[in-house]
Amino acid sequence: MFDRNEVYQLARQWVVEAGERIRSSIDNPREIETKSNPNDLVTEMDKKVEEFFASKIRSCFPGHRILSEEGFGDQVSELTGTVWIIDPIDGTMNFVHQKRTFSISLAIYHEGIGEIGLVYDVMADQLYHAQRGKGAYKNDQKLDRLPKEKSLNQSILMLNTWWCTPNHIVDDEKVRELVQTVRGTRTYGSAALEFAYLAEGIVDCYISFQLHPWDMAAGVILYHEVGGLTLQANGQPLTMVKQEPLVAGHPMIVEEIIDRYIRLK
Ligand code: 2AM
Ligand code: CA
Repeated sequence: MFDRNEVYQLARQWVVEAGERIRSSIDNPREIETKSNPNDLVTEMDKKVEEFFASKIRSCFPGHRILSEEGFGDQVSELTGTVWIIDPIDGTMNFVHQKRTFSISLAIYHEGIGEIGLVYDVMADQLYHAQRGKGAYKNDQKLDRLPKEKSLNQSILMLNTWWCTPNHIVDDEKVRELVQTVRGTRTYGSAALEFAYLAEGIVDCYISFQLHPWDMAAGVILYHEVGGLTLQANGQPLTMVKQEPLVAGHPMIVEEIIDRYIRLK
């Protein structure tokens, strides 16, 4: 049986505890390694925090599976049963260089449905949290549903395209047109926080072409709770089990972005 409230309470407690540990050691010297490329960073803290979550989950919920970034999880290729999708530090480059604007992202999916989403802005001590059907919150404040209408030329767009350009998965000229159409652009460096900002309504749309499930899973739940739409860049729903190009935003503008500016085959 899946007792959502029990799982939520424990998950929330663990996220806050992990965040406190990161915050209190933020100025300690870091051991930094690189992964897929010289700019893809991982520290001992990413690993320690993921190990902390994995050991808590395995002792309290031995039947649950874990899909996570740093190797303490399971091989997960479909979302049957209960799956915890975890990024111990989302925005590791910010963690290392800026010591702010990174997050813990933790989502719980049950039989393929996103039930719980937690995105913790560790240094700001702001917890974005949602349970499906109960709205999204920033600490104790319930976030408003998105406004009824939104046009692209009144929107702030978040985008992370720097790693896709060499692969030519999008038409650079089209992205340029999109950037010229919107009111402004932003890049924050933590996909999970970028979803939290969408849910908060302070930005309106987001494109990012190589996100992993652990970067998106919690944020998508938050964003759906306020009426946001998330799709793959080919217009299909996200599967949340593999790396996927993402377009998220107000429902009035997502399809326009996909159709006019970036539809991928
Ligand atoms: P990370 O910090 O957990 O690696 C930065 O814009 C966002 O993209 C972060 O959520 C970051 O997650 C992710 N990211 C960083 N490097 C990446 C890469 N090489 N491929 C895909 N996503 C990446
Ligand atoms: Ca990470």
